[in-house]
Amino acid sequence: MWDRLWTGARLATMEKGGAPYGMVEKGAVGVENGRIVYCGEEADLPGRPDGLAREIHCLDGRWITPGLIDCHTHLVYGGDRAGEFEMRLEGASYEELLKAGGGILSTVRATRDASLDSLVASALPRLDALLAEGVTTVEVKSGYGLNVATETKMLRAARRLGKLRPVSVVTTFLGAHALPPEFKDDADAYIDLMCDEALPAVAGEGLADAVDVFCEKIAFNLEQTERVFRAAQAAGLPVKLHAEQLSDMGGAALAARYGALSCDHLEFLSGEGAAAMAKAGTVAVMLPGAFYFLRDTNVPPIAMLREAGVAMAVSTDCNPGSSPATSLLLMLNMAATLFRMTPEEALAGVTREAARALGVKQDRGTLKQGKAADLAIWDIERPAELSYRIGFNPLYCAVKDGELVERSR
Ligand code: DI6
Ligand code: FE
Repeated sequence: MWDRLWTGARLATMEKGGAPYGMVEKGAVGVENGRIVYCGEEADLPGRPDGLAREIHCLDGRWITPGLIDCHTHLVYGGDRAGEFEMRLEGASYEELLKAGGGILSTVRATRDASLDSLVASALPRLDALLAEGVTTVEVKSGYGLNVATETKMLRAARRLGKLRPVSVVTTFLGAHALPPEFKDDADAYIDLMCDEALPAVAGEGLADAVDVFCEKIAFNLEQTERVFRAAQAAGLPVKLHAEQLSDMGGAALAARYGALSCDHLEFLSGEGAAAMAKAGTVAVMLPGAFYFLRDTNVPPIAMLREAGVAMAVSTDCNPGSSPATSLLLMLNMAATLFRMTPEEALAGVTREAARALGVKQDRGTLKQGKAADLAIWDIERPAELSYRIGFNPLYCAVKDGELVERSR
């Protein structure tokens, strides 16, 4: 007997190659031991529902999608940056604030001062907001510690979040996010510290699933980025990159050479960068919240990425400075309205392609027999509603590893 069976469902399996959205009009999903054991036409079930599963839920035509995946967040941090937001509204730029010791560095001070417990406590409401919209997997980066002790504290906090809530947490070490004041004017020495001490410590304790760098004029250059990538490779960790967000540094092509899982932001991506990503199978992660909140005008080259055959994911980039966003559904709307992604591309971007960006596509991201039973069930008439509405949450319920998720708010 299966543990649970949902009938009367419309499925957006998000499997490629068939109908749009991988749609099944009269579908059923069965789960056992946290895995999908059946996903397809209800008529093709291998028996009567009550003979197949211990628990049966008829969904009256509601839609099931894969559980949503937020594949790029800075969810764990101390303090907030509402004051900086006011300064930006009065004309200060994001880059100027960082150069003057504010911006990311003000969050670094608050994060260093925060205890592990308080980092967890302040991240939980943000995580709960994501979960309330059907998120079942979330990536969390370090990068507001910029020393060994605080970077590891952040990653421990992230791991703990995954124990406190029904969500898979994938962690990323982003030690090379900004240059801390102790290393002012000596970025290379800071990169040495990250490569020789921080990264091996983090990898040794199993605290990181991947390694990221902020490659930008206000952060780290190509050569420094490559040094971090080599250290990641030596530690057996895959890489990803904050690339071409504020200028074209050529970071995407470099990341592609290292087989990066993803390049993220990409407002200033060049044709060569896109071609290199396509060749390497690197996912382009679109972050419309940061584009919107920084009032960017350079739209990432969606048509070029589409044409080059680069898979596109969509994420919140949840962070205190450039995207204080905890709604992945709002990002779907922004991906469509601001970036002109189709609603189907946007939904694939928070399911199938987000799983690929995290290196978990074998296990998650589509509804398929054998994959983890992570589902989002929606009170909607068609999948495009998920990117159509603004500020409305049609989640009926979420399922994590086959278990119904209780709403925590
Ligand atoms: N790009 C971003 O959008 C975030 N980090 C990065 O490298 C912003 C981080 C912050 O402003 O706190
Ligand atoms: Fe980011």
